[in-house]
Amino acid sequence: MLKLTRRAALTATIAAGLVAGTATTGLAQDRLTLRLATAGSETDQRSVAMAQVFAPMVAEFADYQPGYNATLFAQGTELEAISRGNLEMSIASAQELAQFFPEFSIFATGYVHQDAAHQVRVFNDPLMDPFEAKVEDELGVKLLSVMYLGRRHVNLRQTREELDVQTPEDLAGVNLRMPGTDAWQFLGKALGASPTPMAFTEVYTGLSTGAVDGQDNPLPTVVDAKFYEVTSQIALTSHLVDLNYIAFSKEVWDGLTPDQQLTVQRAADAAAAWGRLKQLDKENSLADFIRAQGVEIYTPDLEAFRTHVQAQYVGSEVAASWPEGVLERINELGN
Ligand code: KDO
Repeated sequence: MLKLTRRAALTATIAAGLVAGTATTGLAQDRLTLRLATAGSETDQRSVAMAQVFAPMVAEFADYQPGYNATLFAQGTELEAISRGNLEMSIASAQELAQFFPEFSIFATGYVHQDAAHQVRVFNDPLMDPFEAKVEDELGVKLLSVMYLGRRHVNLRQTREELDVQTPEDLAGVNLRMPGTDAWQFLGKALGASPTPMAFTEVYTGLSTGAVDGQDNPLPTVVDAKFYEVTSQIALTSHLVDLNYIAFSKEVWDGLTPDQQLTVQRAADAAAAWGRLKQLDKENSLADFIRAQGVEIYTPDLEAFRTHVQAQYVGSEVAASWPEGVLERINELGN
């Protein structure tokens, strides 16, 4: 993966004319267009939060233009697009950031974050400062706020009679779709499965044709993407309390007035908070609906999964990239 310097990102942004008239004066006189790229659908709670909360709050000076279902940029290419000045915003994952800065894998590690509130405490803690500074300085991307995606579980085509998932050993040989970056693939292996990289927009078809045996996502995503139509069971592994960051072009940010910056920051925080509550509500209420669609939902041996997954990270190359003391600090911020 290409690593862009801040200087290259700056040149590209100015060349693209995205912040024309604002970069030198610091006065944002023209209306801005803020395009956001996401692999999520229009009805995904993070998308809804951005459209219903973020967009109206910045409407005085910016037109918000979302591109859903990876129509603007393919999943995993959005950060590079922002860095090159071709995009203003994305809903970015720690796994994607880890492609540029391997230490971000710590936020994508199984059984590290405990819940949504823990994610917020971690994001607001000074431990994030060097992570955020690096992303700004070297990639030209500002991480405005943390969004809650939810507890990821193993969702399979096989019926429970065919495959009862109690421990990681039961996932041996299971062709589990995971998103296509190293941090995701590592997690899939750590769960005991055989991970296959596949873009989110391909997963429904992959499940319906049997190209993959299963996928992992939180319950709201299983419903939003209708994965319940093409799967038979969900083992509630809760292997990753998953998050995304609202990512914003640093060059566009630098072209805003201080008041506009404050408004953008507040809008991002408000959207993240609103989306978090909605997603938690959905997460707590969707199991009955999914069961009614004929999908069995059950809890496996969580201790077996936690122990096995954590053991895979200990002493691994992934863990070698984590700055000293950060895991301990994250754990301290837990319950
Ligand atoms: C996915 O590809 O499984 C995933 O859940 C990964 C997330 O980081 C996020 O990008 C999400 O997809 C998309 O927004 C679609 O919900």
